[in-house]
Amino acid sequence: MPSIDGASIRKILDSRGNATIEVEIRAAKVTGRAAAPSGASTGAHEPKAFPEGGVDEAIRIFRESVGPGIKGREVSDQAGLDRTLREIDGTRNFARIGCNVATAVSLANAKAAAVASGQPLFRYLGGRSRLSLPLPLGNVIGGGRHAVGGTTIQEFMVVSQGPTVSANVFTNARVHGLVRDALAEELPDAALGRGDEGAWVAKLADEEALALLANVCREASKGAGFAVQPALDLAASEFFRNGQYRYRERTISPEEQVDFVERLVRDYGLFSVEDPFDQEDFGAFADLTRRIGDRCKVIGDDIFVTNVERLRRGIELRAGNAILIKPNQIGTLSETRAAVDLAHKSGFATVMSHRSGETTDDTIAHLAVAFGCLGIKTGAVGGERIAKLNELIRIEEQLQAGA
Ligand code: 2PG
Ligand code: MG
Repeated sequence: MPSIDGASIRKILDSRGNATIEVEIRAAKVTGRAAAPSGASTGAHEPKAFPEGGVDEAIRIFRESVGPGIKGREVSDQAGLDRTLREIDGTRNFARIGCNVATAVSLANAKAAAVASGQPLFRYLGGRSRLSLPLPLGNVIGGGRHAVGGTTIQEFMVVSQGPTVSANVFTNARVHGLVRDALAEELPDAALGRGDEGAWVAKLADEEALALLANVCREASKGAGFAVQPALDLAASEFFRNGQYRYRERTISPEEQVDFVERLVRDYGLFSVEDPFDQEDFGAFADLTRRIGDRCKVIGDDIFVTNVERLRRGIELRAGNAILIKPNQIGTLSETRAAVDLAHKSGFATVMSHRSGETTDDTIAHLAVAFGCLGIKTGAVGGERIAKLNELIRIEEQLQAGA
């Protein structure tokens, strides 16, 4: 396997129009390239994407210490590279070089190694084992930090469970379109916009939005002949203030929030609920999981932040039964994989995830397949979202051809 002869960085646009970074690793004749995205509803325990001075400072630090520091490393030694990134950074949470730089370097290295090995990334990382494809979770109606004037709940998603990834991708997109028609009928005089992840933004109360989506899912399921379920990401830490959950129309206590989410799961047949409670409330996660964990995935995002220490605590307390996996919440491929492996070993499901501010980088499609994730959250439509979905379709084709 070749060694790194050079690494470069550039500033590129993300889907919100903000700057992010992209890294290229060159080793002999091969190149690996990866970009890192940014969140809007970031967890209190996740590292900062960029150092104090922002993207330009991250680029300066990369050129001064990260690039030179990784030169000469064999691209096949991913664990060694990831340890080197930690050493170069020297802080607990990539505060000096920025978590997005670490993520992009780590993923670019894996991609260079995959090319050098003559394999697609999903196969290089997934080994010879039988690989299966994740269920896509597509965002259809949005609010919270991802939209202005929408629902309090951040994401109302669709999860199609057909025979192929391609059927699921197209059914999710169809549901997105049918929801537009239903919204136009329900709110004929209102302008209809889309939020950061391409989901519809409409002035509906949270439960009205869910009822509308659940209806469309039922119809789509009948038409498709397989299960099509709604799912939620409440991103509840964003509207938890002074001990209360503050929805646009009402304010409720933590106990009422557990009852409310339990009822939504039962009444609307939810596939999953992500971050239904504040990121510190392991007790409420455990309570809900006891009540409905047999029928629904209770996914932790801001509570676990792809961090094995926080996940370990969640596993001990049975606080949830699934974890959202975001590589740039932890910064290296090795640590991302460690979180996935711990989850699977402990009976927790995993859902690989995009961020609200994305690029057209499609690496997470490969990671979801290689790591055996149950799901992948990518949005349903929109250029930076379909970059991942279309890559999944290509991977499915390669797997069918025996790759
Ligand atoms: C989330 C993500 C992605 P953000 O909360 O799960 O949908 O949002 O990237 O803004 O953290
Ligand atoms: Mg989330």
